[in-house]
Amino acid sequence: MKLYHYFRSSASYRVRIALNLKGLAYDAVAIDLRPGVSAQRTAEYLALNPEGLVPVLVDGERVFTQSLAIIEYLEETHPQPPLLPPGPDARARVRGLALVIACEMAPLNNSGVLNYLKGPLGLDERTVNAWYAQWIARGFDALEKEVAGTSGDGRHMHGAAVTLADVCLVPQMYNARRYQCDLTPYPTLRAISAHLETLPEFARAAPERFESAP
Ligand SMILES: N[C@@H](CCC(=O)N[C@@H](CS)C(=O)NCC(=O)O)C(=O)O
Repeated sequence: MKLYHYFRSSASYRVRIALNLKGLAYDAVAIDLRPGVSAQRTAEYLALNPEGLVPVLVDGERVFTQSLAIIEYLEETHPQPPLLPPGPDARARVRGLALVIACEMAPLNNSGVLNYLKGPLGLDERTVNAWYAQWIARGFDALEKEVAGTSGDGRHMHGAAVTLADVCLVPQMYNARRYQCDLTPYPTLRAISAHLETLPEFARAAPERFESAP
C-alpha cells in the first residue's frame, strides 16, 4: 500500500495510526502542503485526488480518499484488531465521538481554511489563532463531557480497547498543542491521549517521525 500524506496533517496521522494498528506495511509519499510548495495542487496529484487533500491511500489499483473512509476500508479488509467495538450501539457511539473531531473540529481548522483566513481574508496571526482555539474548545468541551464518565478505563475514549475515536483524538490533541490551545479543561482527554501516545503504533505514526520528508 502507498499512503500520500503530510507529516502534520491530522487526517494523514489518523491513517498512519490505523495502518500501524492493523499491522500493515506501507510506503509513505510526502505531499508538501506548505504555501509556496502546495504539492497537493499539482495536476499529477489532482488526478489522484481531485479534492487536492491528503491523505490518499493506494491499494493495488484502488485509490481511496477521506481518512475515515480509508480507515473503514482497512477495518473491513483487515478486521483484526478491530477499531470498532461489537454491537450497533457501541459502534454508533464510537463513530459519533470520532465524527465530532473529523466533521466538526478538523474541517474548520485544516491548513486550507487557515491559509485562506490568513491569505485572501487578510486576518492576522492572533485572529487566526483565536479562530483555531474557538473550534478546539467547542469540540473538546463536548468530548470531555461525553467521555469523562464513560471512557471505561480512563485510557480510551470508549471501553478498554483502542477504537476509531482514539485514532482521531491523538492527532487532534497534537494539533491543539501545536497551536498552544489551553488543554487544562480536558483532564480526561489529556489522560487518554497521554496513554495512547505511549503505544508503539501511535508513536510510530507521530509527525516527528516524518518531519524530514518534508
Ligand atoms: N475530511 C478529510 C480532510 C482532509 C484534509 O483536510 N486534509 C488537509 C490536511 S489535514 C489538506 O490536505 N489540506 C490541504 C489543502 O487544504 O489545500 C479527511 O478526513 O481525509
